[in-house]
This record gives sequence, structure tokens and C-alpha cells, in this order.
Amino acid sequence: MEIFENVPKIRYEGAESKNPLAFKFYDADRVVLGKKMSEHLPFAMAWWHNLCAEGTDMFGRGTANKSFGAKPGTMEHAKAKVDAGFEFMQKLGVKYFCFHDVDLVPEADDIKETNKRLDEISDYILEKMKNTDIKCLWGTANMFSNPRFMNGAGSTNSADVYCFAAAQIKKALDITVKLGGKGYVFWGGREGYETLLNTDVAFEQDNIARLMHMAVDYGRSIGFKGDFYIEPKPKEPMKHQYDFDASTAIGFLRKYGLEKDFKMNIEANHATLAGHTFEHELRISAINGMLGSIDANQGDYLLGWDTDEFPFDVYSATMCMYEVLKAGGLTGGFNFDAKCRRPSNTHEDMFEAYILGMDTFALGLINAAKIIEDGRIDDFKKNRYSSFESGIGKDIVDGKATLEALAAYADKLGAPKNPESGKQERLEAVVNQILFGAK
Ligand code: XUL
Ligand code: CO
Repeated sequence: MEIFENVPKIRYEGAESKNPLAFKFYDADRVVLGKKMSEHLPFAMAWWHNLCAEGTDMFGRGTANKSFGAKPGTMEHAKAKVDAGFEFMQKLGVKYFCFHDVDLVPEADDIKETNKRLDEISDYILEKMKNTDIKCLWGTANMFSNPRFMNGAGSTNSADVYCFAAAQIKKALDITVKLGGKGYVFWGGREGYETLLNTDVAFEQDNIARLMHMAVDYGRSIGFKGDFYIEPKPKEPMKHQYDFDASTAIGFLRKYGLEKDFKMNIEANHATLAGHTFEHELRISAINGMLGSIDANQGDYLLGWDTDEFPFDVYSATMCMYEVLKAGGLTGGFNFDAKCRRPSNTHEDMFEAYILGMDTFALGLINAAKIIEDGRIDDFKKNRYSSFESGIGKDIVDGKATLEALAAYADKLGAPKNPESGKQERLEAVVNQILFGAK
């Protein structure tokens, strides 16, 4: 049975098209820098926003109907969401999905019953997957919504809750492996604190690391070959979250010897909440060999919280794709961790939102490839450090210098000349020329 009857298969119609249900820029088979767009951009659907969230906010009920013809809270509804999700992905040509355990089935009072439901729904999803080329990008356990996690999961003060979190991770890993997921995410929404007055930070961080080590050991023991991811976020819902940003999370992973099994899942809106640009977080991850996957969305600079909007900002997508291309691509994908605005409450809006996001990233890819082919930005950056390519600069880079030798060199020099201009405005103008100039 077709659920989205009014929506046809979404096709590429080109930049001139006025059809809201067509791609203007995302042309799956178009080759950019030697690879198809669809390979550069492995898009994923976020189960939670797309199939579960109805637009509830702090002040009002949902506005969208996500019942898909079944009674919410039942296994029939869980299956209807699978049907809707697969039809949705197939119509858009989205090849991956991401899920939390509790996105898939209604959580029961008893974890044994929840797990039984997860077995049933994952059988149903597997069956669907067999007839399509749709795959699982990553799975995760929701260890933040249930009140039992109010003091954290890995960072909780309750050993019983800690064990419950372990049980949820174990099952979420089972399901991720069963569905062939490429990754497993830890987003620490409740792993943090409200006040230091009641918090033993060192103990809590040690405990989070213990849980992650157990997850890695178990995952590997059941044949999980993919990457574990930390998804950094500085705040919301907790006032201070331990995985503040990529640098903090990478430092944590190294401290606890987890860096070989983990990479970063960078979310654009989390980057801006941390006071960074999206591309900053991508660069920091990439230079540490930890750029894994992306949660593709955007925030609102006028609001101080995680608005999870669909990507619309072409500059940001361009800078993102520049980082991704420079890093040689992602091992993960681009998960639209994004939701329609509350008044965009129709099923067509769900499609149009994904079309917007996919077209924005297609434009980002096209633009980033042009910037790289043009070469001026990369050349400028490289030449900017040319004083380290010979003489004393090369000695420094080659590790041949001592502080005394450099001080002697500086003594002879007197005062160094000021370095050359950083030319930011010229480089920004070059980017604009590449984006909007003659073809
Ligand atoms: C919350 C968030 C999560 C993670 C997965 O801000 O981004 O949905 O992506 O738990
Ligand atoms: Co996310």
C-alpha cells in the first residue's frame, strides 16, 4: 500500500525546474571530481525526526500526523513507520537510515519486552532491505529521554541505571550489526552536569570510558567492524556536556585509549552551539584522522538552542564539502538530523525538506570541487607557510632546531619583518567569484 500517494518518485529536473518535488541540483549520476554525486553524498534518513517527531514543542502539541494509518504506540504503528520510511527513502533515492532503539518500537516497561519488539521490527526491516538497496548507516541507544537517565547514562550516580544503559547499548549494537550498520553512535545528551557542587567529574568520565570500552569489546565480539562515533555537543539538554566539541572528545578518547575504535560524528548545529563553525569541527576531526560521519543540519544564529533545521546555507555546505573532499571523503555518511519547522506539517513537506537538504549539499559539493579545481585558495594557504620550506624554517620542521639555536638566529636577525598579509578579503572574494562568476 502506497502511503505518500501524492508524491511521485523524485527526479533531477535541473536548475530551471519549478517543480517543488524535483531535484534542481542533486543529480545522483553526475560525476564530480571523478566520482558520482551519490558516492560523494551518501545521504541518510534520521528515523526519529522524519518518522516519529510530530512537531511537539515546549508550548504545544504536535502539528504533523505521523500515524501512517496505524494506532501510535502499537507494533502495527512501528511497522507502518518502516513502510513509510522505506517508501520515503526509495522515492528520494536516499540509501541509508539511522535510528535510536526507541525510534523503532514503543518502549515497554520491561527491557525484555522492548528487546522482543526490537527483534520483531528488525526482522521486518531486514525483509524490506532485501528488496531494496537501502542500508543502515548507524544505530544508537536513546539514553536521554527516559527519566531514569536524568543524572546521565554512563555518567549516572546509580549503578542500576548504568547497567540498564549497558543493556540498551548491547541490544542496540545487536540490532545495528543485524542490519549491517556501518557505525554506532554515542551522543551524550545527559552525560554532563548541571552543577559541580554535586558532581565528581573525574569519576563520571572514568565511568563513561568504562562503558565505551565494554561496548567496543562486545561490538567486536559479535562481528561489528564499523566505527564507533562520538557526536560532540556542548550543551542542551545538560548545561555542560562532556563531549563539548571535537577537540574535547578526541582528547577524551585518547586519554582512555579509545581512539582506534572511535571517530567523530559531526553535527553542524552542535558545532555552532559550541561557538565553532561547522567546518572547524570537520577540520579538527580530519587532521586527527577521526572524521567519520556527519549529521547534516543547521542552526539559527538568532537562537541559542539546537533547532535542527534542514540545510539551506550554501556557503556552509560548500565549506563542509571542501573539508570532506580534502579529507578524502567520509567513512560514514550525511544523516539529515533535521526536522521540518512546526508549521510545515504535511507529508509533502517531509519530501521538500529532504529535497532542500540534498540540493544544498549537491551545491556544496559542486562549489567545493570548483574551489579545489581553481586552486587559488589551496595555493595561497600552502605559500603562506613557505618560510618553513627552507633555511631555519625547514630546520624547525625537520626537528633539527633547539631553542638556543633559534634564539641565536633571532639575535642575529634583530627584529623580524611583519609577516605578509593574510588576504582574507581577497580569498573571500575568490570564493564568491567561483560561486557566482561566469561558468
Ligand atoms: C541530539 C542529536 C541526536 C543524535 C543521536 O542533538 O543530535 O539525535 O544525533 O542521538
Ligand atoms: Co545528531
